Amino acid sequence: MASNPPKIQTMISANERLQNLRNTFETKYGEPPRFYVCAPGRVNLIGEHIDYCGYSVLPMAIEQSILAAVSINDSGTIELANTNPQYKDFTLPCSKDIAIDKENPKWNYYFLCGVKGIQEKFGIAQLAGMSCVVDGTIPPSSGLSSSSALVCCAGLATMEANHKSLSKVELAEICARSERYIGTEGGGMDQSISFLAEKGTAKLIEFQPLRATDVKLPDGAMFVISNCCVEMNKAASSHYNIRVVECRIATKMLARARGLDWSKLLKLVQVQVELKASLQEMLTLVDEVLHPEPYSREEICRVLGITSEQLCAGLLSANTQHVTHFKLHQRAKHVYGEAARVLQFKSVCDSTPAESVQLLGDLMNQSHTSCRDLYECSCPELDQLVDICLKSGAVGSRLTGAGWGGCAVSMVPSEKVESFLQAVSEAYYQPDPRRAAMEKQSLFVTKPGGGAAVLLEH
Ligand code: ADP
Ligand code: NG1
Repeated sequence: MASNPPKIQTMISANERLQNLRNTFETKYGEPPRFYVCAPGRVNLIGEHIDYCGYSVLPMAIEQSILAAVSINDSGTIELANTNPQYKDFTLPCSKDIAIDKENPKWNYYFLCGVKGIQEKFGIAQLAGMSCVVDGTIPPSSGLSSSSALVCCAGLATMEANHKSLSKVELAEICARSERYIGTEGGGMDQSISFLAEKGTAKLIEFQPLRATDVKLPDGAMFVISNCCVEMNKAASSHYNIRVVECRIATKMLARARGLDWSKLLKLVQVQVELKASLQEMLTLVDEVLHPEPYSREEICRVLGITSEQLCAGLLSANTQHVTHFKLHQRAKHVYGEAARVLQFKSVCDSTPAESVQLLGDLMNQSHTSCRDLYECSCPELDQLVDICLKSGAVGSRLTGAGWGGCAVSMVPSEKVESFLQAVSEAYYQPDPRRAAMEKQSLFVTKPGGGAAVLLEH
């Protein structure tokens, strides 16, 4: 587990994507790249919006990735270019402090999050100059972690260019922390699976300490990703951080109600640990302590005995200062229920009862219902797509990733995959010209892929 990301000798000319990237790099910088780095996106099978509450999640890496070609330059600058013209070139002198503009989360700032993470880890005063061309195949803002793959790629490239060495776990932790510079208070699932993934297996990712355990998915079913074609950029909106804040406040309210030192507790898992309670007991506690009506700021301040200024400074984040009402009961119910479903999913995969596929499908369906109704992180298009997937032969279907748009993941019996793809295409993509144009990269079967790696020309 303490191993470093692999360095793989690769025949660049045998891989069309790498060869194209090499050509673009040479045209741009007049020399071949020194090395390449690659970090995969992921699909989360179950365990949504619970990583930042401290609970385990169950993702797998997908084939789609961010790939970067890199050389070390003498000009003392970080030069960024992208194969997609939508993402503009960017240059930063290495002598300048790396400032991340949260108000304007452009692609280069995600890259710089990864660079900054490595710079801080080693206290590097002057980073090595790097010239990079980035190429991505993960649909952006669709819940498959394109942003984290970019941050992980940048972190790995910076480590390599500055002749440093870190384990996959260290890299995952650094990149999870540094991606927060963009403003989203993420929990670490995406960076962890991007580094710790292994081909052929999903992973149970646990936090504190971070570790990844293989989860063998049942034979007889396949996972299909479908994108509802609604994009949701997390850093440019406050939906995500509002949920993080609601969970943080729910933590304090539950802890306070049970006489714990609430001021020290930040995550829902900490209340469970302090009370030595089961997840089932936590669900009961939520019903006893929290009311379903939204909480006003005044009520929260009154219960916790804090001022409005303390609420703003201590509990709310920069982009949630405007929020007036908080749904604490619903959010905490989702988190404890979803945390239990992850453990059940893992246990079904481990014990492989005859009805495994049906049991896992049921858990995925419960997860979607909870995300939609309690966590309110779905959207009408995603709900429609999940319904279509279930009617088209999936045994389970749910939104994956942050939600409010993006992808669903469906579990489909292997023998039904062809008819499933056809039916979803006809019902969701073909009737709408915009969706039909996006179908090829939006509807596909996926298998557990490998983690981030450095590629060297053979
Ligand atoms: P996701 O759910 O995919 O992580 P986010 O909204 O958090 O979505 O992040 C998407 C952002 O990541 C994009 O707006 C862009 O800035 C960056 N990004 C994604 N893919 C690429 C790419 N191929 N090249 C450059 N930047 C990318
Ligand atoms: P997406 O938006 O799918 O990359 C986000 C968070 C995860 C996790 C999921 C919801 C980041 C970088 N990622 O993922 O940590 O909380 O939402 O389960 O913030």
